[in-house]
Parts: sequence; C-alpha cells; structure tokens
Amino acid sequence: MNLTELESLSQRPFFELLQQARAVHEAHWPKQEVQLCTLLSIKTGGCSEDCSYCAQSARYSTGVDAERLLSKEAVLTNARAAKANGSTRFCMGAAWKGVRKGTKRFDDVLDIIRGVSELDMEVCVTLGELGAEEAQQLRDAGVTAYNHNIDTSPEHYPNIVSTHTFDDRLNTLKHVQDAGMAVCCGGILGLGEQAGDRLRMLEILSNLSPHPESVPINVLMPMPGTPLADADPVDSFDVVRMIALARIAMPRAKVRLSAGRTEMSKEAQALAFFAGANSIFYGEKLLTAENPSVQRDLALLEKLDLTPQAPFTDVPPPCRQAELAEALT
Ligand code: SAM
Ligand code: DTB
Ligand code: SF4
Repeated sequence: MNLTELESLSQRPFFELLQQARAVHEAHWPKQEVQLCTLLSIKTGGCSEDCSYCAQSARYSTGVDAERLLSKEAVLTNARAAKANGSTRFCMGAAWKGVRKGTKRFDDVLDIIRGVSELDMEVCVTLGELGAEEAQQLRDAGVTAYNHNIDTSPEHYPNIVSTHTFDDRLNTLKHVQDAGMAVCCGGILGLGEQAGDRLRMLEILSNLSPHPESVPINVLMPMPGTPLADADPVDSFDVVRMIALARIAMPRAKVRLSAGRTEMSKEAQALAFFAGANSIFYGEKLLTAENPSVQRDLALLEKLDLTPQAPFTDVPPPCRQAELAEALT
C-alpha cells in the first residue's frame, strides 16, 4: 500500500476503519484464533547501541545490568515451560548490535537454537544485524522467523538511534528473506513520532516483498534512565487504529499486539483483536519489562471466545524450510 492510500484510510471515521479492517480480517483469518508467543531474553543488557527507548543500552543508567548468554539448559527449561503453558512460538532476544559467524557467542546461540527447534514450537530469534551467511546458519539451525523491527519511519529513525541506520535494518531483513526465514518486523508507537511517521512505517512494511509474516505493534514502555523515559503516553484508540491499518495493509500478516498491554484495559485489547490483532506476547515477562499474567490473558481470550492458534499455521517447520529451499536451488 502506498502512503496516499494509507493517508486516506487513516482519515476514515474510527468505526468505518474498524469495520473495513474487520472484513479483511475475517476474509483471511476466519478462525477466531490468537497466536501465543513467549519471549525470553537470552542475553540481557550491556548493548553497544543507543536506541533511545531501550533499557538494555549500555549508554543509559536504567538499572538493567549486563548479563552473560544464558546456558542452553536454562533456555530449554524456559522453552519447555512456555510450551506447557500453551505457547506455540518461542522468541529469544539478545541485546547485541548483531552477530558474526565463527564467533563463540554465535556458535553457542546456534547450539541453543538446535535444542529449541526439537520442541515442535515455532522458533524466533532477534539478535540484531545479520549478514547473508549468518542468516543461512540460523535457518539451518532451525530458526523459523527472525524479528528485526524498523521501529518507526526512515525520517524519524535518526532521532531515535544514531549507532546504526534504517538502511542497516533493511539490509538485515533482506538477508533474512533470502535465507528463507519468515520476517517478523514492526515498530513502536510513542517515540515522539507524528501520525505521518506511523503511516510511512506501514508503507515500508507492506511493500516488503512478501510483506512480513508477522508485524509486532509495540507501545513504548517508558524505561527510567532512557532519553524517552518521559515520553507522552499513547492513547489506546490510536493503538487500535494502527492495528486496523496494519490489518488492511497486510492481510496475511499475524499482527501482534505487543509491548505495552499492561497499560491497556481489557476492553481496549478486545477492540484491538476486533480490528485485526491475532497474536500476543504471552507470559509474565517481555525482555526486561512486565507483561500481563498468563491467567489474566487466558481469561481475556475465553471472554472473547478466542482460542490459541496451532503452531506452523503460516510458517513452515524447519524440516519443510530445508526442503523448500532445496527445491528452489
Ligand atoms: N537487539 C536486537 C534489536 O534491536 O533488533 C533485539 C532486541 S530489541 C530489544 C527488540 C525490539 O524490542 C526493538 O526493536 C523494539 O521494537 C522493542 N522494544 C525495545 N524496548 C522497548 C520499549 N521500551 N518499549 C516498547 N518496545 C521496545
Ligand atoms: C518486539 O517487537 N517486541 C519484543 C520482541 N519484538 C523482541 C520486545 C519488547 C520489549 C519491551 C521492553 C523490554 O522488555 O525491555
Ligand atoms: Fe541494543 Fe536492540 Fe536495545 Fe537497540 S533495541 S539498544 S540494538 S538491545
């Protein structure tokens, strides 16, 4: 979708926009299901980058200490617990600028991934920048999706981060696609952006070819000590609008109502599901921040007659990925 189309959609009255998004949602996702994804920070804090929203940057005093990479056993224990709780996608995050092949830490992560990929869950990682070879090795180890957000518009990005560029982000996304992993890419609301920046972000996401398999829409969780600690809160109706626009612009994407649900009422979240959200982060913790409890989320889904989505609904499992890649060569 181009910016002009997104602008005219965004000017529609709230309920008309919601109705249109609902129609697209029902045509593509008729099953009333929500994907449950569990996050685990496998390497917390001490990051070289200066993303002004992030508690894990070493440049700010946020109270988040730098930790070492978790052991494979610790990660597998968390992954098994997530599966037992009903989660179907396990997402591992590391506070790194990126990874390089042949380094010990990358080899250790590949080993962790091989272990998690045996648990029959979708395996997602977010490790920062990747080259073509790193992407290939991740895919071979069993990663089904790679999360790498563009976060905001290219115009606003330099106001938020100075240690890497928007184009660096796009390059990594290209390597992820070329390696045959699903792309998980979205952004954050509340970074001091204008309404037009949000539309530009959607324009870029929806013009990735193919559009991302999943699109996390995060709401800034202001982190004490970061430059955005005192940012203005985002109105929940604006979050719902963004979900509706994402649903219309990317009909086949899993649109994930991501960070910031702790600040949204049950009713606002229900509207977001109505508008096209069909995925959440599930479990008490995001990376460093809080998330609603499992009990609370299961109760909400039950009230809304929504059921958890089975794994591999739209992402081929690792074995199929390898077959598909071979068939293409
Ligand atoms: N270091 C990797 C990277 O930057 O791609 C992976 C981890 S990073 C924490 C993953 C994503 O979390 C960011 O791109 C951003 O969208 C989201 N995020 C981080 N801090 C956040 C915050 N305080 N509020 C909302 N979303 C946040
Ligand atoms: C994404 O878009 N949101 C997640 C995941 N991808 C890695 C991270 C949210 C982080 C929220 C702040 C924190 O926990 O520190
Ligand atoms: Fe580092 Fe990622 Fe946080 Fe940026 S968002 S400071 S790259 S962990």
